[in-house]
Amino acid sequence: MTEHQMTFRQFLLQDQRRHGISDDLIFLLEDVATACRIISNQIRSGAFSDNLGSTDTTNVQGETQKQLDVIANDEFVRHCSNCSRVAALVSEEVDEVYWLKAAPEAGDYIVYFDPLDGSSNLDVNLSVGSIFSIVETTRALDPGDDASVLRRGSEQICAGYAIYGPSTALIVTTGTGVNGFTHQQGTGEFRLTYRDMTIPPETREFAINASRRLAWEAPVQRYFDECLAGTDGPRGASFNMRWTASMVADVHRILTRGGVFLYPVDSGNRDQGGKLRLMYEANPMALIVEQAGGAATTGSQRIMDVEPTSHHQRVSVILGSRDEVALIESYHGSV
Ligand code: AHM
Ligand code: MG
Repeated sequence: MTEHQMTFRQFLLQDQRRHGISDDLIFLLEDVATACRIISNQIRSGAFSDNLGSTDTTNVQGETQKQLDVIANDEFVRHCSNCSRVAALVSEEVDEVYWLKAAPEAGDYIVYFDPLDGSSNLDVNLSVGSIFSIVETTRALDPGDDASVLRRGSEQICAGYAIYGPSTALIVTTGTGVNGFTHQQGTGEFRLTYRDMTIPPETREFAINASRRLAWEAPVQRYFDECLAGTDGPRGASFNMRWTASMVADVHRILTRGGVFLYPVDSGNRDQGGKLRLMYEANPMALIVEQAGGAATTGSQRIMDVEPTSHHQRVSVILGSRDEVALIESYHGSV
């Protein structure tokens, strides 16, 4: 077997030899991969198993849940609960924190996840994904004290996402670079197909939902206008725009060929602090993007330095190619 065909388990064992990741983290990541494999299968068979529709329920964000949102959440909970070191789970789909241990100790894990991100894309058969983040506790926790899961993104020891697109792929960082694994039909293995993913520092491609243009703050408006001004404008270049309404798909494109992604705070979402969730969307993507050589900011602060005040907190997100993110950040400082 050549190295590019390495299975996820072989890669994790190599990561353990090189960087000392723990047995328990390996077991947990294998369980996350299993959950993602099952979710992928459920999505692909959705039209036949009648699970593509909405439920009668809304989640804590007030959004109508898809049946697959609920199925995906159940798979994450079931598989992440296997690991004896997991103390608590925080899911986009569930209001309260799941406490799994009666006496969480230092060295236990908290797992944050968005089990099915971009689920409005299911109706139109476009890419969706799952996002996860793992923090290792540094002290004993009081189960039931939900404030004790409020950890900054810089405390993450691992983050990743699965993308359910033309193929299913799992992208993971344990803090020493970013690697991606494609699910191989037939063997059922995730195999290493994207080694040492890096984001070029410069780009001529950006992703934003331009229908919100009238609500944007001045720095974002300025950036957008300058990109659209083309070769005669201040950037002196033509820019391309993409928006898939699935953060996982947009971030995956940026990891593959560069670009910037913006879901900024604007006048329509300012009361909530933004649209995307800090702990299970922005923080894990920020760790992945930084580990790939990119940058992730709110516009005025590094995302992973944001001090969380609630486990479903929302935040402004600008991430991707380092130089482009720095430029947008400089506009926030000067406008
Ligand atoms: P979700 O977690 O409810 O699916 O929402 C998050 C998604 C992101 O994947 C995507 O970037 C964004 O919402 C799209 O929002 P919009 O529909 O405003 O373009
Ligand atoms: Mg989401």
